[in-house]
Amino acid sequence: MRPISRRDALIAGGLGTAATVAGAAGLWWSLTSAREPAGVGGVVGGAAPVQGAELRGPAELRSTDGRLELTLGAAPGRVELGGRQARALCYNGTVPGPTLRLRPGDELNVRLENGLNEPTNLHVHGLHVSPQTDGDNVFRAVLPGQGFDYRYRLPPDHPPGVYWYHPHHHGMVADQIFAGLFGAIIVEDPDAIPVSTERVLLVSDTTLDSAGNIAAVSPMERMAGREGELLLLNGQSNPVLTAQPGARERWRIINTCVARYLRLRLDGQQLQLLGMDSGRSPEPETVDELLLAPGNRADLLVTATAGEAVLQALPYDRGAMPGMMMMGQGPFPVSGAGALATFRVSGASATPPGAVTSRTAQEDLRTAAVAARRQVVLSMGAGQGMRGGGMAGMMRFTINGREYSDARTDTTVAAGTVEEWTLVNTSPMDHPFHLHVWPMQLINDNGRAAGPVVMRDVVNVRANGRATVRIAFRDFSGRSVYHCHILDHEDLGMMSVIEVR
Ligand SMILES: [Cu+2]
Repeated sequence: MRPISRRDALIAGGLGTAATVAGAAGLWWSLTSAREPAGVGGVVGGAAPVQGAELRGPAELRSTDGRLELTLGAAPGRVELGGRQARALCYNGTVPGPTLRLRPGDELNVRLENGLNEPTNLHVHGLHVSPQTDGDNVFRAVLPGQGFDYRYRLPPDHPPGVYWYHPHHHGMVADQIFAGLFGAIIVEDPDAIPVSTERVLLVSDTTLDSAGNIAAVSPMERMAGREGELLLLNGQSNPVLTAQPGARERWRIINTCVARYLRLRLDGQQLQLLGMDSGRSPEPETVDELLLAPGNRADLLVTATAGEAVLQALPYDRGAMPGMMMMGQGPFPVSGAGALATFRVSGASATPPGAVTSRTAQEDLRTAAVAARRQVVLSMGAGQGMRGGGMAGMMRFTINGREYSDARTDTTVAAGTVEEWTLVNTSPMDHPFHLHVWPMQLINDNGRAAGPVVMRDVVNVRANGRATVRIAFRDFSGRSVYHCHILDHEDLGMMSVIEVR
């Protein structure tokens, strides 16, 4: 058993308090120990990590002649996280795993070898590929000591953009990602965008105990959605990125955090958004702030202005637990703030980059014929155990009133049709809704109609709010899933099975 840290002691204290009052007035608790005011430099409580090192990037593997083949070994390993020696879970010995660079039409063959002591599998998040058999099939478990050959074929018109891979074995997803199992997938543009530097920036958070092991999380943290004490960029705390004034850089930002929302700013610099998830706008859009829910990605152009700027994550209020009176400080849960990186711009001016050409507009499903309309209700409610005052029963996390079962098909869709789904959140906490395989066009976000075409594979549904999306099920049939991308919620049951046939 690992030594009890101050943080664990505080959580235990909170549990004690909860147990005391649970019988009389429902469950009260305090999670202030896990919600300490954000420190600077990517640490939210705990010991200060090493900062100021140059940014490192994951290894890159690039397809050639329309194909990329690789072996991905998932196994425990010793790595540096935030400057500390950590015992994490790694793909091919690193955190993050290698970046896979593909082109539309490519074939991606991944031999996954499970060196963990528990089951795992592989999900290619956001890729528009078949969910069947040896494709993006999350129902398949790869047992310890075993391997599996995944084969993915990207359609020739696959949207370019930023995607990622991670385990998706139900019940263990949050723990395995929190421990380090994630990596980037880039689908290249048909026409290159002129930039001086391209950076792949994987944001993650985790918590290490005093021995450098990934810390265990409490039932309360799972229900709220865990946020780690270390806020990391490519496994580093507040690394330095250097550039010349006038340089145009392309930043591919991925929110791999289990539950943390990233409200990003880089004040003093010029930011243009090329797209989010698989969505592309015809012209780059000037932005000063970006919200990435867990699972979301941003494809960003940064034009460097002399000086030093901090890429910061600002606090984001993602709601509260239902039926709970929070004691202690502040609203809960709030995605904690922190510095992700320092952007240092100095020296001679860079050669002005070439123009960014317009991209073709994506299809607008608002004019499509809708074959079916559905409502998808995301709820949290008291579970059995809660009524007895115990913690073990936990809260129930449901979609349309049901917890996940892989034996049941919740939604059957006719192949070749377009559907409209209204995502309804009856809980006082935000839930980022993720549909595998088929991207969603955001039509209405909490009463606000979308302007241009907005394509997402993770749509944030605000606390007690709703969002409407349209989905083209024109290609790829088979069974897959949709779920909350607060992966603790997914592991607790907020996931359903869809079959397109
Ligand atoms: Cu959720």
